[in-house]
Amino acid sequence: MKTERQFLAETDPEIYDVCMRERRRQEEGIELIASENVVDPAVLAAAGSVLTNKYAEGYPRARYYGGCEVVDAAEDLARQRAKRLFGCEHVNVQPHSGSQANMAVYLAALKPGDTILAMDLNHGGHLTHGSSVNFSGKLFNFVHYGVKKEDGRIDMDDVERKAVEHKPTMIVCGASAYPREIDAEAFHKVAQKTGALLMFDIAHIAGLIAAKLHKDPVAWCDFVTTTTHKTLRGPRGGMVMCKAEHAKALDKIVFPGMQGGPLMHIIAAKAVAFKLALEPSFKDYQKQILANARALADALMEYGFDLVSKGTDNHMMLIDLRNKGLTGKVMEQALNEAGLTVNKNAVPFDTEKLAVTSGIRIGSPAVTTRGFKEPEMRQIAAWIDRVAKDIENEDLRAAIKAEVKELCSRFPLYAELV
Ligand code: DSN
Repeated sequence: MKTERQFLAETDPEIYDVCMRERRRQEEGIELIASENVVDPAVLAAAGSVLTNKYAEGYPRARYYGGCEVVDAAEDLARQRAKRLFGCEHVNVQPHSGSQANMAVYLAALKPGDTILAMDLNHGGHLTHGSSVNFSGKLFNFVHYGVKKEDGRIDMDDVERKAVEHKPTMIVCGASAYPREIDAEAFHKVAQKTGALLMFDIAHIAGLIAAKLHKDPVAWCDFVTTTTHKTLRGPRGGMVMCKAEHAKALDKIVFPGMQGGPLMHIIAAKAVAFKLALEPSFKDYQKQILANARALADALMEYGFDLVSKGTDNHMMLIDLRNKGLTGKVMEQALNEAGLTVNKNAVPFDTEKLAVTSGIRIGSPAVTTRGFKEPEMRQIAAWIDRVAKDIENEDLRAAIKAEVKELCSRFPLYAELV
């Protein structure tokens, strides 16, 4: 008898090597990308299971293939658990990603050419919130709101003004790079006033919402979309929740409208992640994500870093590096060499190109999963400060990388996994 891993090592040593090197990279480095996390081994097992073999176009008990009675149980469990977790009226767990989840909502509720009001990508929105290079911007008429220059917070007056002026069919809230809590009720009021549908893309903050640490937006929204792999700590994938009145249109657009066979192994892994998120310990974990983000933000500000909105309410922060004379591109590369993984990110009113940017985005979910607490977050801030102060110093980066590796060895990932 052999494990799946042994089969991989024998059949394809090159890909086996990639898997092992990536596992080592994750083990030995500090993962600060706000949208990443480290899944539970049980999630990994479901995602790597024989459910990948099954075609199951359709929905439980209404499939276009025989032999779906077993995988139906996985989708039923994923749906039931998602509904308990978020208290939504209806859920579709089949979207392959967050982009597909957003696409499903737009195509279910709107006609091409309709107007959508959403957050500007340059102010923290997402590609699928109407970027001109994305399907969303090509198919729909997007109008964008942003944040205020003085405090980096969403400008609700701007939202209302643009909603009144442009009469969008849909308003989208939610962001990929916004460190403050988003007030779904305030968006709901504007949507009600102007007769728009409301969609909240909670991809980044789904775990915080599931743990009730951010205000519950589900009641205020027609649609709520999310990925399952960020703060929620599930497999890479997407999901859409909606009011019952939109259920039929949503399901019809996900399949057969957009996707073919659902990824049943990933749906099973989503079900596992939702089970874990329903446990009381998940709330403690999410509280620590918040505490760690706050500790890191406070320490960075003490080192003179300029944080957009001067702090964070969630799992992430955006550093505007202009006062340090650095770009996001340079800092991302330097931190990577020091064993700290972040992503360059535009800051509001950025004048650099998106391939360069003036900022970096930092998040706490993955390090919280491996057990880091406030002292480790302060240590990370100190390393970031040392790298920024001496940006040309390659020896310093190598020395920090060794320190990072030593710290990580005390917080192993997948320690119990062969
Ligand atoms: N690309 C994701 C992020 O990093 O925020 C959003 O889809």
